[in-house]
Amino acid sequence: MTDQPASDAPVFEHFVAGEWVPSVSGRLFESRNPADTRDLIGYFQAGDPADTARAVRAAELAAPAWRRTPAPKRGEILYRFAELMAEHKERLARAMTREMGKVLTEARGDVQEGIDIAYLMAGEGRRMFGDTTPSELPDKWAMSVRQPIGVAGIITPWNFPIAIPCWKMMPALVTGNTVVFKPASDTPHCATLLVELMAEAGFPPGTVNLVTGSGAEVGDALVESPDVQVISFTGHTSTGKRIAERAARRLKRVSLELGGKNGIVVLADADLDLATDGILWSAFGTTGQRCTAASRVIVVEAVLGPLLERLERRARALRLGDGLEPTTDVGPLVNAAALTKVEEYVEIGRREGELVCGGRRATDGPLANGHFFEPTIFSGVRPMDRIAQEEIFGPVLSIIPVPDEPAAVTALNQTRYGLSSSVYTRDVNAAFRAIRDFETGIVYVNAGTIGAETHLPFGGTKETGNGHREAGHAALDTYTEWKSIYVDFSGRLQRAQIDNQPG
Ligand code: UN1
Repeated sequence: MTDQPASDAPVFEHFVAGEWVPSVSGRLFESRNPADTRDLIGYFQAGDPADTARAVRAAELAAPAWRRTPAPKRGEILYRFAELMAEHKERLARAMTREMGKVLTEARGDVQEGIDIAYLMAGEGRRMFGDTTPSELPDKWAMSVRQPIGVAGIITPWNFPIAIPCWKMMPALVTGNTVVFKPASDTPHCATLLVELMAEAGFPPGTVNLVTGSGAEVGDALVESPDVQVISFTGHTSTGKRIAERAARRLKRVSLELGGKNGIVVLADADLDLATDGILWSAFGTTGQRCTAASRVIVVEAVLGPLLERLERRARALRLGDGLEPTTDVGPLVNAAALTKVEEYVEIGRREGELVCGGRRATDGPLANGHFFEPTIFSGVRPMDRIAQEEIFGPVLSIIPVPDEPAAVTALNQTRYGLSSSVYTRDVNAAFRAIRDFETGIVYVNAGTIGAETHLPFGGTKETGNGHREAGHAALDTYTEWKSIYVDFSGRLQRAQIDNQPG
């Protein structure tokens, strides 16, 4: 934290009521490239409750006009924003790789996910269906419509720094809410670039406000603000629980996307080469830093040997490096704290299972100045071991052998999380049993645990969330309340439940 930039790296500001503004306190924080921490991206405003209050006020003032703007017109602005993101896709993707490390192809995918949800939600401007339904009384009309809630506080993680803010802001905005956006402190630059494009797309001043800063200063102020009616948060389960507790005191709606400990089940008849591709992509893509990442492989003993041999050979061949280099398969972890956490879990893993490959920081040559960790596999892990239960959020995979399919289902479900799961099998009956029995919000058959598409509901069971879903039309439920409307055109008093009933 600093008051004065120590270098000539650019200084970025909050976005409030359509203006770029410094924070009230004048304090700044840095964002650096995790592949090479000597690369300073810029200085960002360290927002606090005073900045948050200003942004909430701006969002409140903009709300009446925005909610009265016809939804198809709101949708047109989302559409323009999608077009602008598509135009700037490469620039956004490169900025993302530089700021949080994921390899460029995946960064492009992240931006694409933002574009996809913006188009989808632009269309909602002309759908946003309510119900019309018959009244039980004659000459009476009954219908229900979605209403915006008010001001939405959007608190987002660094691992999908474009996609997740779009998942949250697009449905909030198209349904007529205004937004205060608090991005992760590791990715303020991506957030700034996104909001610049939103302003250019024509969202009116105050409908979208950006406040950078810490969760303790800005996030908490949003959660506590009586003028923010809905909070959407993606991050740690412990933080999500704290948010839910505090918001509950104000009867504030909260949508939570929290941890995962996603498993892939490999049955005896699986195509092992296909399973190997899916496991490696799900475990080590985004350096294991996805909520949907596979951190457990539950494999029936009959195919343990051949699967393990394939996984080890392929994992050892993965190339670590700067995500901007086309030869890189796996980028750095996001920051030093993430690296330390992964190291601690690897120590625990050494006691619980057998290290197959990886297990070390990577510091050779060009990796010396980044947060790199080798793709790591443990075998012989038991379902209740800590490395099989706790979310590590890094490139660490546990192989859990089981005797048969029923034991695999039990192990898969033996977790407090329930986001994503997968089964590899050629047996259609086994596939459908998995679809039925896996206790997760997302199930894949013959594909890994990552790669959800934006027009289907996204979210999980158990401690992965609190029952809400993002994406798809399910996302509208987070940001709207139902209004039921009765129009009586009989010209007389008609009493429901009474006049049209016997006795
Ligand atoms: C996340 O990690 O929080 O399904 C989101 C996927 C991506 C989204 C992940 N489409 O892996």
